[in-house]
Amino acid sequence: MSEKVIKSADRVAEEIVEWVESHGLETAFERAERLKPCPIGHSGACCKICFMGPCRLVGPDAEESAQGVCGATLPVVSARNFLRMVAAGTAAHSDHARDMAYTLLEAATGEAPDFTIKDEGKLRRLAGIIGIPTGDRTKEEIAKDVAEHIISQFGQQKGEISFIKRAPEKRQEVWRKWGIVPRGVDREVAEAMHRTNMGVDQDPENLLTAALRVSLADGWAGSMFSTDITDILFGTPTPRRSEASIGIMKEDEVNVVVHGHEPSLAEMIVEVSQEPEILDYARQKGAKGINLVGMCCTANEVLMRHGIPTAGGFLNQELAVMTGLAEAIMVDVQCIMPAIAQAAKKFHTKVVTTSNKGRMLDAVHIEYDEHRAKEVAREVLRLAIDNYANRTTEGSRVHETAPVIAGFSHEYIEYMQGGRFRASFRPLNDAIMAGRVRGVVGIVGCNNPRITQDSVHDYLAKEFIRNDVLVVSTGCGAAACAKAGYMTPETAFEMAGPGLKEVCEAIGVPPILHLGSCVDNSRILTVATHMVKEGGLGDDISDLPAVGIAPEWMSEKALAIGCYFVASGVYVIFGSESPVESSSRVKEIMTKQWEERFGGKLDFIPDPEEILKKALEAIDRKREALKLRKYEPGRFGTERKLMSMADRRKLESAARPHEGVK
Ligand code: NFS
Repeated sequence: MSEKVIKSADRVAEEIVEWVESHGLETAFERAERLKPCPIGHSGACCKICFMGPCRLVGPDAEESAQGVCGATLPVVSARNFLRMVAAGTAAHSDHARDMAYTLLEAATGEAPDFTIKDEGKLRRLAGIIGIPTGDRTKEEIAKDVAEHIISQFGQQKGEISFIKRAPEKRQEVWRKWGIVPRGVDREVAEAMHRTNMGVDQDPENLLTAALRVSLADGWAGSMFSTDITDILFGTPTPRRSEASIGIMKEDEVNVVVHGHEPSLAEMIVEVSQEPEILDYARQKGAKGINLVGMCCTANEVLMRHGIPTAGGFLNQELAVMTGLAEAIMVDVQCIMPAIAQAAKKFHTKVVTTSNKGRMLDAVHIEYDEHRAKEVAREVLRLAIDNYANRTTEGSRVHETAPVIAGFSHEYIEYMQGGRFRASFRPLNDAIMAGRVRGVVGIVGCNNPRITQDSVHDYLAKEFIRNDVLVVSTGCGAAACAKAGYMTPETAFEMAGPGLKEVCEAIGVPPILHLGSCVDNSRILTVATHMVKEGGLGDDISDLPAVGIAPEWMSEKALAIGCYFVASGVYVIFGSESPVESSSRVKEIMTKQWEERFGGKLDFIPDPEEILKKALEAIDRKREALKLRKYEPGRFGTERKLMSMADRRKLESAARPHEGVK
């Protein structure tokens, strides 16, 4: 008897996949099995940038002798393909940021009346960083200038993107030395497309340097713009309790899934879903209420700010339809499988596209317009409510969820280490110096149906915290940890090593912190910068005992993120195979040369145990270079006492209470 292949480590997802198979339906899991990747394209050896090809650069001595019709060598082809992917990832995050910037502008001028400025403090701080006067100006006046400044950064042609100066000084110097400071977001993306056009840049090293430059226009610009603006408009996250699982769908309520990436319309849906008229309408149609559920990065946005439950990441989207309980799946841009519209034909679910950039055949289109945002949100909700009566009893229904605490903005991480009056990164730095916390790892990125869903996220998260490594997580990686139930102080304390456990217990946080969506990887850059500025752990991000990992990646956006972390000085490991596997020269540049120049490197390691080993070794090497106490489990040096939550609350009782854990 052949052994059963597990598709997902998410038990609820696995049950639905089994139900799907037994009903003759299919999802990405089955399609991935049937559709093997082309090994030539998969390894970066296929050139299809002109119509003399596609040329396949294969053969026993391909690295040295294979050429395309034009004479392009394998390293050139491979590097060119890679640069295009990074540019596409940067474009996606940054175009999302551009929409956010226009929403901020129109909120400030009153043209988008449903939007207000929720975090004036963050707006004023950001204005200060980019040199916009604040004084006694109104928040709208400041917001208008901030938005216009950010919008100008997309089309800036010369000089340096202004947010670059938020990085540690030493890092900025490294970037200047190697000529990778981005000038303007759009300029770097356009130039990457030009360079990779037929017959332009023929030097793999130069092409890969350009990949780092365009990626910095993502991390320290596009993504960072988006995170900051979203916080200003909708509030900077603080911890919220919620639930995670596709099992969050309710039998007696109208289930509306908000899926995609840009949070503006989803925010409006959250607000409007609480209006008495809408709730009455749902009751008239026989439902007890409206159950909002997030998916992918939109889930992370509304989970971080409102505690809306997440149905999970990328691979759960088709499964949401298969429950037979989703009245509507509202989508905008990025990571939306066309397969959901096909699946929906067999169920009652309505797939609603809302962005003209992301139209889909067989979907209902209700175009989002920020000038009448709430009206659009009501229209989507009414469509879902009207669809409730069409629900049949078909579908795979498992009602099981895991508790999660999410909402760790860098501002909150700072606050939780000392309260309003003593907010700093000192306690974390001290804990690392003393060996209580061995280091920090970011576990981020996608799911990929070629890897058992969540299995590597799961394994690594558990192992790192067991080894006293603090984990920060975003994107579908965070959804994986949330669904597994690792993002609560209670459950995770059972698994954390003794040092990390003590630190987390003192502060009252989980050892795996949910930092948000994929654009919120910029929060990790900010946390790293604050740790450097706090002192004691070197004077650059490359000195920190920290590693970034995307174990189940699939998106071009993940590559852009990986590259900007490398350029920022971080050792980055991607799971699965390398998209440049075909060229040893390209792999050498991404590891040896990038490490020498930037202090960070990019490795692709399919074996999870090897990922863990390499990451821990890298952390220990950084500790050694910093001359920190050698990490030994359960044995720590002395450090400043961490203030417990209870002590801090006492100290602050006279002051306004911070929102805190809800
Ligand atoms: Ni990130 Fe968010 Fe998920 Fe991957 Fe897609 S949802 S932007 S790309 S799949 S982590």
